[in-house]
Amino acid sequence: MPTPSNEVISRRERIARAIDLKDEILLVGAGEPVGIPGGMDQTYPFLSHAEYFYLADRECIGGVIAYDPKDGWRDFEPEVTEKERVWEGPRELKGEPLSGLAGWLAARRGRQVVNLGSPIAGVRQDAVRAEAVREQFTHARRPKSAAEIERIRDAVRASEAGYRTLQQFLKPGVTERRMKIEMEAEFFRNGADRTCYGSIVGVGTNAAVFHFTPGEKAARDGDLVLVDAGAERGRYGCDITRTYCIGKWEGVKRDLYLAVLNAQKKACAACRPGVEYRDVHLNCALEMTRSLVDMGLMKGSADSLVEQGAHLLFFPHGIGHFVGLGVRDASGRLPGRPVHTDKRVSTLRCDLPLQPGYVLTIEPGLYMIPAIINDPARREKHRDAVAWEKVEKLLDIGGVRIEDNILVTDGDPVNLTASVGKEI
Ligand SMILES: [Mn+2]
Repeated sequence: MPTPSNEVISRRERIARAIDLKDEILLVGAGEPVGIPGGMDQTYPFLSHAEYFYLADRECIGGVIAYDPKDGWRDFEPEVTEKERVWEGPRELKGEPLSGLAGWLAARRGRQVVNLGSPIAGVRQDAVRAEAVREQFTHARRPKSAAEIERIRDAVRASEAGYRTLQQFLKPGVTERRMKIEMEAEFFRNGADRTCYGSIVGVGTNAAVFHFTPGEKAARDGDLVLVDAGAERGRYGCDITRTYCIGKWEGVKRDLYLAVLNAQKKACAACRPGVEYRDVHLNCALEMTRSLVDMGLMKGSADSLVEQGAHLLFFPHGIGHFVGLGVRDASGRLPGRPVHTDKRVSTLRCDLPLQPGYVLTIEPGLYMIPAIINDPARREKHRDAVAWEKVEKLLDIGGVRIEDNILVTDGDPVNLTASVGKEI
């Protein structure tokens, strides 16, 4: 049986120290493929549960990692069947046969089981206790190892090539779909094995739809194009957004872009150990609100506008999330910290102080979203906060978002995605 790599051994040691099991044993399931409804024998592409992948550093359908603090780690894996040999080809067994798990458990009868990763059939556990252990597990794997950072850098290199090629397709007449295809092809030519998430390319008003699926809309002169896409390699990925203008940056679009860029750069520079993620979010919201006041689109002081939640009209999402082993990696709160009630940062789902090794996104944006701007209740609530007659004329411009991935270190923060240009 192959021995785990040094990287896997050190990850397991880190988790063993962090999760503080009593007399319990731990099982971490990789999970099973999900069938496509009505798709006969077709399944969605299989990805092992992130908690399994973190401990195994490989994919394994149906795999189970077992840990007994008194006895160490074991890798159980389904046997290779004849059907699999015929239809999928041979597979080298890297763990021990899964049939051995029953005996391993029988030898530990009476001890509580904590099941993380995917649920394992037949295992009963205390769900509250499992969530507490998961919180410790998640917190322990937040700081990335050198090997994990190197893999994120590989994903960035592939993404960078895609963004470079994209530049020649940012012109009138090119559709969102074409831009996506040309960019993703370069990701794959440069080492990507997946995109980290469904690529977003939104032209004009589509730039203000957060999870937009690129379609047949073609860019016209003066349109904004928002591109949110990143490559993935070996399960590690990056999450990059850039906003471009077809033709010349001018007028309100230019001012809006510079407002986001200015706030985004300050937020990237603020990512230092001990700094609260929510303060990075709050300061960025204040910075962008000040710019909207300077542009004559909002009225009043930034502090009081943010206090009232008026910034949410134009910046209705959080400043970012953790990224690495998947696009939304190990997010959450500091273990033991209650859910905060500060309305000024209500859209940020992560709440914890930053530490060296954390990789997180900084992605502020300002948008003209008709569903928000035209909402009568919001217009009433914020009637004095916004120059509504000016904002109404901007509903066709879409929005601007700029997103980088920042590595927190003991020294200056490192922008892992700086090679994808954002200056205009
Ligand atoms: Mn993101």
